[in-house]
Amino acid sequence: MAEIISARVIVTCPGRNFVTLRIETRAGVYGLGDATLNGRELAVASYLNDHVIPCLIGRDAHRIEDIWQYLYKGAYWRRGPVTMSAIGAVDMALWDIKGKMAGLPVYQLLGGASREGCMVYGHANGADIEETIEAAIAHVEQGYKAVRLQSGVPGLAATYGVAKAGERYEPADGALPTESLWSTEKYMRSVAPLFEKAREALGWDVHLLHDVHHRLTPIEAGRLGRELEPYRPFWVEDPTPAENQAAFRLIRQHTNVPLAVGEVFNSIWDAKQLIEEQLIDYVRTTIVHAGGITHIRRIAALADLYQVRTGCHGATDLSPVTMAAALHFGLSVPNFGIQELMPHTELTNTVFPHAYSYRHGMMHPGDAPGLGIEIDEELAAKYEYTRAFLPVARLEDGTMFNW
Ligand code: GCO
Ligand code: MG
Repeated sequence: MAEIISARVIVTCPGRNFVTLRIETRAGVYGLGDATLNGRELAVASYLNDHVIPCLIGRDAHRIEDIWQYLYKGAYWRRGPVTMSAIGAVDMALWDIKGKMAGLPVYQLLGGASREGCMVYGHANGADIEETIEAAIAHVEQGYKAVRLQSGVPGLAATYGVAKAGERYEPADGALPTESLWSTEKYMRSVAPLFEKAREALGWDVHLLHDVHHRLTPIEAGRLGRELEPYRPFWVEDPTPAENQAAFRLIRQHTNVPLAVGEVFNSIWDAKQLIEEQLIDYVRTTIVHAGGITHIRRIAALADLYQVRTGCHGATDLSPVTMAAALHFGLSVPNFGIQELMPHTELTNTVFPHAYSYRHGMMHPGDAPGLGIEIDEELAAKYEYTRAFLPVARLEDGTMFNW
């Protein structure tokens, strides 16, 4: 029995907000879990503090599955990003504890390494095609085998995935949501030329990816996919909102471009039809937002039956704790596809020292027992929570749209 004697939530803002759960056992072994839900951080902190931590005290940290079921079924109100992020944080922390107690890195507990490392993709973005291609070339020079291309759209002041001049890309940038205008027509004219120029400049040995960020209808997505087919993208991400999973049938009727969906999903039920009907090729659900390692393994196991591979979300709003967990999972899972990498700032990395590393376009979780992740609490305490929202988008006539 590894009795849980205390647990607490640490909220810190070293440049952006992160919520971390620390669970401690009587033996003095503790584990860390990420509970960050971008733009809604304090909702998860409260869910943990007010509704989860009191139920954890006295339980056996080794009973990961039972605690998962207890928090999922026991809440009565199942699923949802807040609940599932809170469960995810507990689950990660318990795997961390189990690994430390066993003296093994978590990937060994998950069956051991299935590969030498996890291929990652980096983000190349720029105000126009030239700048984006320059950024892509810089990534290839750093060894990246896969690069996501997002470029400014002529005629639109701002668009998803493109950093403001001279800054890192960080979408949660306002104490109230900032608003930008969207035009599908202008966007649609800009993507194929970006890929055409990128293939000319980068050749065919690098994987190229693109994120539509939920902004097309299924038939528009079918058209975009068809236009991109000649440039062989690795994937096109979130071509249309996925609440209606059957909508992806229409996209499949029109294009064979590989599709990646699921960063906003929080359970296997969000992806079930997409996977079973083979309407997607990569499932992007993350450890933190979908109930931790325990639940993402279930999603991956279902996906494996249908030749759907993993492509976990890895934006900077997922803390280094999630990155560590994602790499242990990615190294071991049979149907790994790719892992997103948006490197954290130096400051974030100092607050969260870690065993994972990047080399030649691949990442490895390291061999420290547990997840191989720490939090410098003294440093974390210096950076107070700062309210920050994700932006919203409207069509040019003022209609609310999908950001
Ligand atoms: C991605 C995502 C992110 C999200 C962000 C929201 O593919 O990395 O789309 O950029 O917008 O994580 O919090
Ligand atoms: Mg995305």
